[in-house]
Amino acid sequence: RDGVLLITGASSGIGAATARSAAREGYKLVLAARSSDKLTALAQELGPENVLTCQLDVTNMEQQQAMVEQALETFGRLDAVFANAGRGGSPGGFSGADHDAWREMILTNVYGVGLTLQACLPALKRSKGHVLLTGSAAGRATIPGSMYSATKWAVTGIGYNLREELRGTGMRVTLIEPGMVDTPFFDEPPEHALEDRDIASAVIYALSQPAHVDVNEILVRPTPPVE
Ligand code: NJP
Repeated sequence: RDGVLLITGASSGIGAATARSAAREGYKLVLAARSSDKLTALAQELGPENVLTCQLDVTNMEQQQAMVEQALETFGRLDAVFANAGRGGSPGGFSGADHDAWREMILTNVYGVGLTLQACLPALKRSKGHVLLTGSAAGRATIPGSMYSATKWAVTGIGYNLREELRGTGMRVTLIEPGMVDTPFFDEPPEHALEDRDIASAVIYALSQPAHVDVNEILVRPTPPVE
């Protein structure tokens, strides 16, 4: 494959695992997150000649646009975008949660995804490209009182609405919906969880389908523990 894949939230967890899998598949990569040291280390590991790193906060449109400009200058095209950056926080339900923590989470998980799409769509339209979004199993079901779950319902809505907006363009939209995954998302490693590379496999599956196959959604949960 000689495609160019841009990943937000590439500095750890699902994004970094997807970068590793996509590099093995031969993709050129644009890796974005706030932690430039982690991105630089990952680029060194993957072979810096095929990797562009971009330090950005997804809630900043100027930085998103600069990322796309740099990507086009470096690789000349953009074939796929994995809008994956996201954060959790504010447990405690709507009546008990720290409402100040909601703001950053909503801005990152919802507004940030919208900005990534708006910045990338012109280049993706030229290549009849592929958009992948990290939603969540929590974007289909409820974690009662969870604003995090609500932000991921919003990502599900972004995916459905974007697919309608792009109908007839040859472009594809895939919602990746993980159950619990053992990543730095959690302060303590969860007891029963998927590995980050399990989700990377789902991304590569969707990306590697022929042009007439549009994988709409992939929901991956850990197998329930043996009783
Ligand atoms: O977590 P983590 P995951 N601007 O913390 C980046 C969803 N999900 O891989 O900026 C730019 O290792 C952050 O980088 P940095 C989850 O909601 C997870 O599990 O350097 N980047 C890092 O690279 C999220 O959407 C589970 O701090 C920002 C990345 O995002 C996605 O999976 C279950 C940023 C987070 O990596 C990846 O999370 C599920 C910003 N403002 C959905 N804020 C799960 N782990 O169980 C954060 O259903 N990042």
